[in-house]
Amino acid sequence: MPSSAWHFDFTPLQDRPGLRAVQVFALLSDVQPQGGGTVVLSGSHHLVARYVGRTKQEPKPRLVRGDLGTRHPWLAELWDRRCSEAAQHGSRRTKFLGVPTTVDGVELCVTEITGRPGDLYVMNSDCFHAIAPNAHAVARLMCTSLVTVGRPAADEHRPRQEGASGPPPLLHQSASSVRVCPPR
Ligand SMILES: O=C(O)CCC(=O)C(=O)O
Repeated sequence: MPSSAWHFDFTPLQDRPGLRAVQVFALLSDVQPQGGGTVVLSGSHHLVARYVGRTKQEPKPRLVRGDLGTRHPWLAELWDRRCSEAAQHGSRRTKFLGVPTTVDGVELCVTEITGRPGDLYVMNSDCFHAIAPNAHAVARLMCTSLVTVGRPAADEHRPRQEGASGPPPLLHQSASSVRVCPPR
């Protein structure tokens, strides 16, 4: 169970409430349990929303993680950078994987992305997640992409392209990347 790699993919705040982006994971190879599938802290996007409500700050992953870690011991233990990931991998996996807990009234559970080539997972992009070690002899292949609802922040103040007509696009897809988790 990773400890240092937990993050979410930053999406700037927008001037309207609601979902800002989803992250899509498409499996390109068979991914068995412990086969390097990304681990996701489901429910954690609610804690990110609370952070924004409380601090009125952009949710920069490192800052959110630090803030939540100082408030909630369970989270501090999950992303404890001082622990020895390799030595404690098994015990941390037993402790965290698939074991729901409630933090600040929000139900959280660490889940592992497994499945067959072509399986898709879609999640709120504010969900914490991390690359996990691959205990098998085959590489894990996955494609991931961020789909932003509305115009990407970088474009907001830019004039629209000459000749563009109709309303601005509702969705914007960032460049996809293929992620390999090498075999052990
Ligand atoms: O390769 C992985 O399992 C994690 C990928 C990831 O963290 C990301 O795309 O944001």
